Amino acid sequence: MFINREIIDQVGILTIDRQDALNAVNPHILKELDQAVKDFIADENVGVIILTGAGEKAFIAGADIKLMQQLDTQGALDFGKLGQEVTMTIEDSPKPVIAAVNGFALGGGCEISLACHIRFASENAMFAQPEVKLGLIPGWGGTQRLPRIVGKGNAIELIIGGHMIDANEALRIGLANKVFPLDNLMNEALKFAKLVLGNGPNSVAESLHCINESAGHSLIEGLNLEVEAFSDLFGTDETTEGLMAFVEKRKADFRS
Ligand code: DAK
Repeated sequence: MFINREIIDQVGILTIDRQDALNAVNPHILKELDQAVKDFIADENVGVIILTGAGEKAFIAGADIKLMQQLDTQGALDFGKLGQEVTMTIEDSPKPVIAAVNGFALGGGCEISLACHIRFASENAMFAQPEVKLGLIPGWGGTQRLPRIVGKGNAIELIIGGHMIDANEALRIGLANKVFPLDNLMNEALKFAKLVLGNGPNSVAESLHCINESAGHSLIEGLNLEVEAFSDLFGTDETTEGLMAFVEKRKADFRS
């Protein structure tokens, strides 16, 4: 087992724990991660998910380079598809997934963070897509998600440069949403998770869905999707409760 699971006040925390390889991921870990995220999505006791790395040095230092040495083209295709499957499970999660990036987020590790809905970084976090240094390209969505998050110019610079950037540079280009001292990172992630847990779960899920879908649609298609999701919510108890709570001057109770 390489993934520790914990639930604190409706927040499901997944910690990748392979510290002797700086939490580098192999197919076994990818399968375990995919299952763990799916289990939290299905778990009524979990409303928000946090993904982090064990120790104080790494979030995920990438795909396992020693393992990749053994791959032929078919093996690489299988490994690539597995990584893409996990990143899709994370990105499509109706429950927000926060990456608490507590150190190196390199290659596949950076790509896994890109699939998360929010990236909070510690001051010692370092991000890179160093694949070109290894004669590779990003293969778990880096060429697709990175430009959508930081813009085409910044993504090209990072991907063809292959160099590391620190947390403040990641913050400047929008790769990190926020930066905190390492000691505070989990507290801040939990604080944000608590904020989200106070909001309507369907509204949060629909917002994520519409934002994700915007990447593959024209503006008019996206607007149609948004207006349908908006109106569908009016058939739910959640929206009735949210609107009524405002009128009655009380805090909405979405989760009891
Ligand atoms: N894989 C395997 N082992 C790793 C690793 C990795 N990515 N990163 C670190 N380690 C291991 C080191 O080998 C070392 O193990 P021992 O030698 O002690 O046995 C241990 O972790 C500690 O690392 P260091 O001794 O190097 O620690 P330092 O503090 O000196 O340096 C570092 C930390 C993060 C700067 C350095 O370890 C490093 O440069 N690591 C490699 C980072 C990297 O290049 N990551 C990107 C990997 S490429 C695919 C598509 C995409 C991908 C995969 C497949 N397909 C379509 C098939 C993804 C590609 C990548 O992620």
